[in-house]
Amino acid sequence: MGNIVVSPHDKEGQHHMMATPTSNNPNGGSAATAKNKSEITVLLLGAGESGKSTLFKQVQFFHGVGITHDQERIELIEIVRLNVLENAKNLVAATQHLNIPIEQPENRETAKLIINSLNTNDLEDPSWSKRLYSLWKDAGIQKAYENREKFQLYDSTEYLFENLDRICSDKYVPTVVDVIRTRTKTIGITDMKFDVGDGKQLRLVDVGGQRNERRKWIHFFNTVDAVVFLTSLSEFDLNLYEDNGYWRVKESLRVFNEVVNNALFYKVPFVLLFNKRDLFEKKIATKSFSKYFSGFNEAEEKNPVACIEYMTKLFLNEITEHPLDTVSVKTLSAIDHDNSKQVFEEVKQFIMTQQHRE
Ligand SMILES: Nc1nc2c(ncn2[C@@H]2O[C@H](COP(=O)(O)OP(=O)(O)O)[C@@H](O)[C@H]2O)c(=O)[nH]1
Ligand SMILES: [Mg+2]
Repeated sequence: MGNIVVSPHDKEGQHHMMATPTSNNPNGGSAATAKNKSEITVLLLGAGESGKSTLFKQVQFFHGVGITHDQERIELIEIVRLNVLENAKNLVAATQHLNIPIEQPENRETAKLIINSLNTNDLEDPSWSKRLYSLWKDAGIQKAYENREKFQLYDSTEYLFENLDRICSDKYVPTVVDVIRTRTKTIGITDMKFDVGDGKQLRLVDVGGQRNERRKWIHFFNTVDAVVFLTSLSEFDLNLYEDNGYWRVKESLRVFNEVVNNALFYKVPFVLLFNKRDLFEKKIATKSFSKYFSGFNEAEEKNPVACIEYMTKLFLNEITEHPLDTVSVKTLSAIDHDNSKQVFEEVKQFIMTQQHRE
């Protein structure tokens, strides 16, 4: 099945590259075959929007997987513009839902078009860059944005609106950062392989994280050599996309508990990655962390290290079956290329060292 063949960097360097999904096989593909000792299978797990696919794309990028076909570029343009439209729609819907008026008449007109008829092809016109940016800056939309914990909105909204000039140009070519910042819900399973020395290959597997996607995880469990579990530090004030009454942290803890204590993973090297550290640090500067965690000392709530220590204890407390010396905890900002590279390297080293212990 189509694993990624690692190709040299594209001529344009780091800027115009894309992540190519290698497979989308809901039955688990070759993972169901017998374990190959020269292959280390590492599974990225975690609830929806924890950053699994973002880290996966980063790993692809630093292994030199680039945009190779015009068709892929066109698909990427479509994905980025779709993200813009979805974000705009969600913001407009939120103003209605939260009863916040959009102030400027021309922005109200734009809002109507967004809800009723605008599609991604329309965004090839620079005049839309101006209209959408004006809508974004409208006091009503900004107020809805400030209240974004009350509805579902992607983390990259601000980034996309601040880059409309490029995105709405007919010469638009998505950059690596655009690809990292846009979201496509992962359906099924995607994997890539690369050499890690000693004649071994690491096979990294990305899966869908929403509740209905998690049934597919089980297909992988008995062939897995290591698990990297992602959870978002910045979700402490958010509810689930698929169940808007359910606290995201509770879901993450529940999924973590199920996975880490699973008998199939007993002694399997396990990495807990606290992701979205960038967003988290911004968020605790303006929001009360202790409001969401009754056991946390309010005096410490602006101290990210103390907050992360608290979250770490919360997660480690869920571990009842897994030997703690095979668990490693790290923080990450998966949108940051250098940080992803460094953290993934540490993760790889941890997994390889654990393998040698076996
Ligand atoms: N600011 C920020 N955004 C992130 C980070 N990691 C992921 N995201 C964004 O969060 C969204 C969901 O990430 P994704 O990788 O699709 O999550 P998945 O459902 O676990 O695969 C995307 O819009 C990403 O760009 C991070 O560390 N910081
Ligand atoms: Mg995903």
